[in-house]
Amino acid sequence: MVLDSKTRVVALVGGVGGAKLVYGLSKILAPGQFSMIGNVADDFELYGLHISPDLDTVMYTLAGIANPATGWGLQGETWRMLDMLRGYGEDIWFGLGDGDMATHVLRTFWLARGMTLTAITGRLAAALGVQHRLLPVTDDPLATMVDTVEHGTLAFQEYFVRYQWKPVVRRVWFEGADDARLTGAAAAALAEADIIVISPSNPVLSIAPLLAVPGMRAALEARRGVCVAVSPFVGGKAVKGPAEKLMKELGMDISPQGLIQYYAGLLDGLVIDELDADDAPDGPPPVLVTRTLMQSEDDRIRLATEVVNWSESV
Ligand code: FO1
Repeated sequence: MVLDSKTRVVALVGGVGGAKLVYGLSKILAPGQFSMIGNVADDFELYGLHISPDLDTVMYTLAGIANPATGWGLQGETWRMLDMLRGYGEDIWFGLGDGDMATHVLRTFWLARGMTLTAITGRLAAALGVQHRLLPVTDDPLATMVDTVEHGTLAFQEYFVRYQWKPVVRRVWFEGADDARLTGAAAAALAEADIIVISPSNPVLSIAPLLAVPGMRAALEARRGVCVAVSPFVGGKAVKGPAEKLMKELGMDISPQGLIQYYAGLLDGLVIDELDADDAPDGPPPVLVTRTLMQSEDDRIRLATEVVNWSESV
C-alpha cells in the first residue's frame, strides 16, 4: 500500500490499455480505496447475448486470467463453439471463446431477470476474485456509433473488429447518451474520490463515452480530489489500437497539449511518456514525464505508484 488508507482513488477506464494501469492500481490500493468506472458504450448483442468487452477486459485482467497476447478474452481459451457456428455457415467475425461465453450467458440471463449491469458486474467480478469495485458508468443503453467514409454508419464492434478499424472515420457519437443515467454507485465513488485517474484508454472511444453520460462531467468538476490523465500515447503514437489513426482522421491533435485541450476543464495533471518529453507543455496543468509503457507487471505497479504519489502532490 503506498497511500494513506483513507485516500480514495477512482479510475475512469476503457479496454486493454487502461486495464493495465488499473491492474497496477489494484495491486497498491486496498479494495475500499479503489473503484473503477468502466465504459459500456462498446457493449453489443450477438446471438442474443449481451457482451460487455471493456468491463470483461478489466475484470479478466484484474482476476489475472486475461489473454496476455491480446489483452482481451481469456488465457488458454478454446474455440469449439465458434467452429460449430462456422459449420452451420455463420459468418464469424467476433471471437467468442468457449470460456468467455459463460460470462455473456450469465450476464444476459441475469439482465433478463431484472438485475442491473452494475449488480451483475459486481457478482461476476467477485466470483473471479476481483475485490476492487468495477462500476459500469451507466446501467442504461449506451452505444458508440462511427460514421465511416467506406461503410457509412457502423456500430462500434463492426468498425473495430469486423473491419479492423481500417475505415476512415468522419464522426463518432454515443447513442443513448442523452437518456443514460450515471449510476448511483459511480456518482458516490466520484463524490468520495481524493484522486481521479483518467487511464491511458482511447480518449475518443473509451473516455469520451464516460464523459457523455449526463452528470459525469459535473461529478468530475464537483470532485473534492484531483484529476490526472495518463496519456495513451508513447512517442506520439498509440501503443495499441486505433487512437492515433482515429484522432488524426477526426482532425484532433494527439500531442500532450492536444490531450490537455481535449480534457479541458477537467485536468489537474497530465502524465506523459518520456519519449514525448520534448512536447511537454509548461502547464498548467502540471505534467509528469515518466515511462508509461507497461510491458510487465512491474511496469504496471511502478506507473500506478508514480501516478498516485504524484497526484497527491499536485
Ligand atoms: N477484439 C478483436 O479485435 N477481435 C475479436 O474477435 C474480439 C473478441 C472479443 C471477445 C470478447 C471481448 O470481451 C472482447 C473482444 N475483443 C475482440 C476486444 C474488444 O471488442 C475491443 O478491444 C474493445 O471493445 C475495445 O476496447
